[in-house]
Amino acid sequence: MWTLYEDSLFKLEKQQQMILFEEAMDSTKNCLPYDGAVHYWGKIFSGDISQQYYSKLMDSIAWKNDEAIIFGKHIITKRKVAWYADKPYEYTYSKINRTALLWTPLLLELKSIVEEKTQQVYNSCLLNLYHNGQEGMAWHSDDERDLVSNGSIASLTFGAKRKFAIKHKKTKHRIVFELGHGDLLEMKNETQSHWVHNIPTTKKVHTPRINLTFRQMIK
Ligand SMILES: [Mn+2]
Repeated sequence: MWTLYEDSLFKLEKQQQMILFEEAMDSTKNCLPYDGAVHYWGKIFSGDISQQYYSKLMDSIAWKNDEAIIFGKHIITKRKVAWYADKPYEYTYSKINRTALLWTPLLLELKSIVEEKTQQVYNSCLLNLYHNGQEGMAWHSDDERDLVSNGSIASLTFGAKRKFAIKHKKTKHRIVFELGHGDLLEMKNETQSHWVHNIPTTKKVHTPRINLTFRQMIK
């Protein structure tokens, strides 16, 4: 489910929210008003299937605490990450060099399901594990040099439902999605040039969320 609001128009009428919700479930519709494209499928798996993927991913992925260099300081996050791809690509973000692990059969299965939905092809996947609502992600764009510019990024969620906000860099127009168990969302075209996104922290969530972002890297 998602709601759309401008900072000046914080609360929408219930009726309007319903219309937006129905529109959002139509994956052919662009959820962004301008400067990019976001498509939202809602749940693409039953609860049972999602639960199986969640458990398998939790147990089989090589989760590691994320690292960053911020203001010259080496930071280790509570949030865990893993990076898988077609080849052992070298990749740099937050000033840390990383090497991709090779796809597992489970990830290849999810990749092909997502590719069938989005009609895109991905060669890598960044996974994030948020243990609870205290762990989030600050505002950023996925505009690293290693990513195909104006490419597609597909986000698949298992576990706890968390807010995912997208904000225009200039107009500050904001759209907030709630991404839950089995939900798929795609960002593409100029989205990363004009919009930033985040996962806000919250005291209301006490269980983990696993998020997979399938990406197109420059080979
Ligand atoms: Mn991102």
